[in-house]
Amino acid sequence: MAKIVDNGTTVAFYSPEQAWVIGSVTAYDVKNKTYTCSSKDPPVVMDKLPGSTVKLWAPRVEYLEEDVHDLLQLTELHEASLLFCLKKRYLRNIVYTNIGPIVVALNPFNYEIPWYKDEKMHEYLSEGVVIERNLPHSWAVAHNTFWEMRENKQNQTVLISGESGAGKTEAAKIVAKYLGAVSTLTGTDAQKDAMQAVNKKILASSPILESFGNAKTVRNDNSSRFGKFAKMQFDRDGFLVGCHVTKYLLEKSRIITSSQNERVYHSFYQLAQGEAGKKFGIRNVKIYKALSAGGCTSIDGVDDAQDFLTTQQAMIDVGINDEERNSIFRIVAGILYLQNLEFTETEERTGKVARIDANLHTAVTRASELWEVSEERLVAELTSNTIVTRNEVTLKLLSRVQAQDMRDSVSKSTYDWLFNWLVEKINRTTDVEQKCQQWIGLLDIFGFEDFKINSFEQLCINSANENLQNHYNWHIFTEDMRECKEEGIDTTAVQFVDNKGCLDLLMTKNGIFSLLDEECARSGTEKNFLNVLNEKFGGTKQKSGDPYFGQALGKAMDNCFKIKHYAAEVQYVVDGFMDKNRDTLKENMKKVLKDSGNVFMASLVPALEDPNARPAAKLTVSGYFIRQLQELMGVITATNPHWIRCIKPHPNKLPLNFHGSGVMSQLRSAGVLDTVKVRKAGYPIRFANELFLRRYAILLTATHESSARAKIESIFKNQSIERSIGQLGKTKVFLRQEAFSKLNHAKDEATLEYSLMWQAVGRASM
Ligand code: AD9
Ligand code: MG
Repeated sequence: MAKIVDNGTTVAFYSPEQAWVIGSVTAYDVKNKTYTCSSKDPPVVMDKLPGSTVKLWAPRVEYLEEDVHDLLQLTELHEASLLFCLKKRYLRNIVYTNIGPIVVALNPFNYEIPWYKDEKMHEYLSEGVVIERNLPHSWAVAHNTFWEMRENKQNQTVLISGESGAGKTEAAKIVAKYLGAVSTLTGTDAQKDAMQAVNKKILASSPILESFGNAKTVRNDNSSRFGKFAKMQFDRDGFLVGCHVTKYLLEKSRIITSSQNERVYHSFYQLAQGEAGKKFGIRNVKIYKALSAGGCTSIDGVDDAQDFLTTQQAMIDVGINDEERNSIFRIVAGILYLQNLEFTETEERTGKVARIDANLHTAVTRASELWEVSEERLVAELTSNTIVTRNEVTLKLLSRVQAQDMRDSVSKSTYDWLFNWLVEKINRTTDVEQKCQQWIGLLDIFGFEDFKINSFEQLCINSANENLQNHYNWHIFTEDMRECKEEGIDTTAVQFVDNKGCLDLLMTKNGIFSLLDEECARSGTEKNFLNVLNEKFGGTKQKSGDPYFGQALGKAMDNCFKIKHYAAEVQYVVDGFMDKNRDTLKENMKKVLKDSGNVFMASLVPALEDPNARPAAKLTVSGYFIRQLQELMGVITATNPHWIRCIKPHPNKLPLNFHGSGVMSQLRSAGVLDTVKVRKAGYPIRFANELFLRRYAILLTATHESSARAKIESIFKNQSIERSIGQLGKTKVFLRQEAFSKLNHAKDEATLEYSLMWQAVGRASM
């Protein structure tokens, strides 16, 4: 701010805790050109503020606190007005706000807000202008998505993003529920019954996948530890016929242990507290190492025994029979027992050798009984490796650490196979690809993470989020500008934070993941991997403008590297990267499990390798994940996207708590301000000319215009769509929200008039 602001003037000023606060100037330091500002509520005094962090509101101070349903309607566009608007709404329990068709959703941490309760959903259900008559909501996104699929005959996706605990999974469930309801609005009773049956199965998949794939973390009591893309399938008439789920990368370390104040997967506690636990002799959860690794075995407000019943019922609903359920619980219980197993170490001629701790031998006995595998063979494979060379077979005894790794590896692989089986089973019950004509994909992946210690899993999770952010940027900014230019539409160029550099750093041929694969292939070390990274990306490349890779902070941390992601700078610890990326279970151990007397267990184990065949190049975990991600992005790019940007208002996980700077940093990293700017400067709603005419044909008066352009121009003229709110490009119509609303209202009125007229005609002719 160049000009001196008088003392007492109301301003918005920046404070690290609140981000922006409304207060007044109390002093100005002429020499240093800095301000002192203060506010009463909250009580904040900030000294030495440079002009850029003091925002004078001209001409009217009221612009500071506008409350609008659509951020595009803010008179004064600034970080502060955006934040104040969202805060004001949030503190009145209005948690959804639009940016044109995009919804920003602040997590309410409250299911009792009357206007968001399920009973209100019907107000969003009918076709037409329901959206403008109602508060913004994820239901409205679902509404648009469904009707765009129906009208444009194009597959759609709803991309739900936000950091851990922001409300993505809940938003996905809200959208899925809406889609189930909207598709049963019409149809015969038999069709409705069929759809409700399908819908019940689709909804039942959530408690199952959440039980086995979600866990309590410090950020979220029900954190998804896998990514999910659910394709809701519809037939030609828009009836819901099925669903197909794709799963991405289950966090495996959480099967065996968790950090402080966190838990392993819910399924373990549900089993231990539920009736199946008793059946398998599991009583006191505290004595199971995996369950108590994080020092917390329960979650406030969660009844694991009750949830066990819910999970079990959901399994029945998707057709998992008694025998299968029994086997599933046996496998989970077996892991609990096996993880209690410990080893002692003796010094032998050949070196240190692991022995099963005699006091804990029952752990392996119980695990083998539950899994119906040979105890003797299981113990042998846990403590030794058989090495076959051309001339001889030798037995190598494992050290204690190696035996522990082997134990963890068996547990992780078994649980992961089980999770895959559950996903496949759900798909077998709900996926009807042959009947599906159109689909709506709901993407709910793990949110961006930055823990105290970040490992391989966080690198994968954050890379997935980088990909999504890049797609968002491409669509909202790059593609948008390109289309406007091509169509001859004037818009103002908007700067945005491009994350392509970071994506290249991670995913390209010579990027971090591929260097990790190379290191794994040459059986290198994590230290070497880190050296390669530092050599390649550190040092001279660390200039401003290219701040994506950084070496560890301080000498003591020579096992770390940093990456500046779109959302935040994250430091990763390389320990364990190689094993996690290779993630192989030795063939002999697989064979022990494959020979299980339990058919279900045996069927989970992937086919064994043929010892005579040449070993095929195995995909590493990150290699497979990147391939899946690339496929996903390809699928998404071919659809019409919709966005729900979830924001976590406060780390407390409580209603009506608002942490200004936390929200601000999420808004910044999600590019919300830039999105508002670009949408405000441009024409966010677009239709191909033919589609526009099909949609608004009812607004055509009996004209003789023959060309599509002439017809559209005549609709524009009749509905008073001025150039400032609507433009006709070469092949597309470009509309601002105001024009879109106008046209929709006119269309609804015309449709109503038309149907009344026909009813009158019907009555007259009776
Ligand atoms: V993570 O990346 O999987 O760790 P999410 O999925 O973004 O995360 P989630 O949907 O699980 O977060 O929401 C976290 C918690 O916030 C839920 O368990 C609810 O307690 C709370 N929540 C989220 N959305 C809503 C809502 N629409 N209404 C009420 C909500 N509470
Ligand atoms: Mg989630």
